Amino acid sequence: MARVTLTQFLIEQQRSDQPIASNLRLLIEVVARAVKTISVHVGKGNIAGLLGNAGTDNVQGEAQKKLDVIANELLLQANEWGGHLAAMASEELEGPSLIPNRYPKGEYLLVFDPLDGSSNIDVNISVGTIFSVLRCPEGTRDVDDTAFLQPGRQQVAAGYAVYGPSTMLVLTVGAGTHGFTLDREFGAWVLTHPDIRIPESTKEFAINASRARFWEPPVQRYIGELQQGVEGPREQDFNMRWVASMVADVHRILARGGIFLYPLDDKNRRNGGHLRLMYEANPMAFIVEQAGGAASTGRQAILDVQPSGLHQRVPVVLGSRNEVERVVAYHAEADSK
Ligand code: AFP
Repeated sequence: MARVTLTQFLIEQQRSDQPIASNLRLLIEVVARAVKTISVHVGKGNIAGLLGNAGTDNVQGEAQKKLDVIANELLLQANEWGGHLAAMASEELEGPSLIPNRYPKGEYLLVFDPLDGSSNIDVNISVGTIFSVLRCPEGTRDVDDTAFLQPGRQQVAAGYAVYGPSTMLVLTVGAGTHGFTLDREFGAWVLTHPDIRIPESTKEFAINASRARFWEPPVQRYIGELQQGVEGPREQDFNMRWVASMVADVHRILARGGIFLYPLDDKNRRNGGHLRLMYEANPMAFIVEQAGGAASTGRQAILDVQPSGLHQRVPVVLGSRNEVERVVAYHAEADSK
């Protein structure tokens, strides 16, 4: 059977009834190419001496891994010269990275988390790259943070790469969610998971249960009911998984259903949550919604949150629609008391 590559897939999108612009196609291909290089570096691990800390902290005050720094540089360098971007924002950088004056500027903004779940690198567990594409607001002359502060609903594309047993790229341009597997010998992205659909119901949940004592009552209630299994109100057993790499946890949910929660709790309330709205929550929410799932803060659709800062954090509940809706209903009930 003929294989559909990422390039073919994107050209077909250009010819579809919801056509994508040629510069958006270029942008996605450039990101996909950078991701291939990141995959090679991640795969080499300690052979190339790439495990461990870089000896620097990022803007979040977190110790950067060597691979965080390399992945960030690869994405910045790959995207600065093509003429498709107005600017970039990275989870690793304090402010936007502007396109050098020697290169032409384009109409898109690229936002990325170069290596998500990087605390897992040293133990050889899956990590990933997450990206989101926005349009630069018309009439913007000098791009600053405010150009990026658009609700996730305005994303024109989002995707992630998961560096697991195989490297996969999962992508949406607003017409479904599609998965490509990297054929390492040929260096090609092959469409292996067209039109991914998340089952509406599930028997699997993902949460960092060590924080249970800090959760709000609606989350305590929801998880408590799942843990009671057949003897509880849900009258069925649920299983739990937690990789602590959002990309890997979300990828599992896209593959076989489930719900992922990183809720607001007494420990992260001061920061507004744990996960970053622009780099993690928005792109994943877009991908999940396009796959028929739902994504909420518990109180609002993630894609409707008006960002107030590049590094803003939010609570995240996403995955199988019926389960997310139940969590939202529990929050509404608790808040109405
Ligand atoms: P790192 O990139 O610092 O490893 O953080 C990963 C992450 O942002 C997300 O990918 C995980 O879902 C979450 O944090 C894990 O958080 P816990 O350490 O609380 O389990």
